[in-house]
Amino acid sequence: TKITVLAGGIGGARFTRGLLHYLAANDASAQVTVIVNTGDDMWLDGLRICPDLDTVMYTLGGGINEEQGWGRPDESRRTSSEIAAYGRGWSWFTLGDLDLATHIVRSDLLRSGSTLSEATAFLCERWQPGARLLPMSDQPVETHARLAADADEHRAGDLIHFEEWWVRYRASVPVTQFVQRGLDAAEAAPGVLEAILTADLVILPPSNPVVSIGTILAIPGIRDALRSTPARVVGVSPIIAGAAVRGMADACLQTIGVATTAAAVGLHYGARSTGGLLDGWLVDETDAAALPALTAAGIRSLAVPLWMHDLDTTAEIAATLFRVASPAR
Ligand code: GDP
Ligand code: FO1
Ligand code: CA
Repeated sequence: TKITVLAGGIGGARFTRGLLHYLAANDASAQVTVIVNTGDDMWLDGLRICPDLDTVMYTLGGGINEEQGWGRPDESRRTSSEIAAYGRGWSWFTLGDLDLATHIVRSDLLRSGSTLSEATAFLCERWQPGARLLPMSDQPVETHARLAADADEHRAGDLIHFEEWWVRYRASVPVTQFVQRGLDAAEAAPGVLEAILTADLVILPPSNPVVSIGTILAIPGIRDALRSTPARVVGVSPIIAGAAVRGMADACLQTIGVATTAAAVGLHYGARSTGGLLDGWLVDETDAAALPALTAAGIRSLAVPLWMHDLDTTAEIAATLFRVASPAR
C-alpha cells in the first residue's frame, strides 16, 4: 500500500507517527510519503530554518521535545541568548542549541548547491523517520500575513513573515490575507506529484487548513494532482467542538472567511464529486451534528474520537480512516 500524507508541523507529525504505529502492526509493507509544508521556512541568523520539516523529522525519528511539540529535548538557549546579546535575530523565536546543528548542516548543504529535497534526505539518514519526507517545493515559498492594524514597528498593510505573526504576536493582530511569497517561481519538488498520483490513499491529517495544507495546495500542480489521483483522499478534522485544539488556527480560518467548525473545514476542502478534494472526512465524536451536511455534500463522514492523546488513540484514528477509505469507488 502506498500512502501519501500532506502535513504541517505538530498535528501532521503526530498523526503520521500514529499512522506508522498502526501500519507496523497491520500492513508492514506499506510505504508512507509525507509532503511537508515549507511555507513557514525562513532565513534567520544566516541559517535556513524549516520548522515543519524539522518537526516531522524529529517526531517520527524519536528526537522531538514532546512537551513543546517542536525542537529537541533538553536544549539550552545559550546560543540564542548570545545572538540576542548582539541585537541580531528574532529574540522571540528560540533556536535551541541542538536544533541549531540541524540548521547549520542544512544551510551548509544548501550553500554548496544541494536542493532542499537533497538536504532533507541527508538529514533523514540520521533520523530514520520511517517515512519518506518531501518538502512541498525546492524553491522558497514563504507565507506572509498582511496586517490589518499597526503592531510595534509594523504598519497596517505591511506583510510580515508568518512565524512573526504566529510566534511574536500569537496570531492576535488581525490579518487581511496570507500571501505566499515566491509562489510564481515555485514548482512541486521532485516526487511530490508522483507520490499523489500513484498513491493508494492520500491523507489530509489534522494540520492547519490555511497555512499548512492551504500552502501546500497552492503549489502549482498539487491541487490538480489531488483531484485527478485514482487514490482515495480522506481527511481528519483539526477542529474539535468549534475550537482549534492546539494553537490559533481559528485566526487563520477567520482570515479566509471559513468558520471554525469541522463541517466548514470539510466543506472548504470540498467533495471530489463536485470539484473538491475529499472522498472522506473524519470529525470528532462531539461534532456528530456536522455529519448530515457533509454527507449531503458528497463527503463520506464519520464521527469518532479525534484527540491524539497518545500513540494508540492516534493509531485508532488511522484505523478508522482506512475504513472510510476502503469501499470500492
Ligand atoms: P503546526 O505547523 O505545528 O501549526 O501544525 P499543523 O499545521 O499540523 O496544525 C496543527 C493543527 O492540528 C492545529 O491547528 C489543531 O487544530 C490541530 N490539532 C492539534 N492537536 C490535535 C488533536 O489531538 N486532534 C485533532 N483532531 N486536531 C489536532
Ligand atoms: N514556536 C513557538 O511558539 N516559539 C518559538 O520560539 C519557536 C521556535 C521554533 C524553532 C524551530 C522550529 O522548528 C520551530 C519553532 N517553533 C516555535 C514552532 C513553530 O515554528 C510554529 O509553532 C509553527 O510553525 C506554527 O505553525
Ligand atoms: Ca507550521
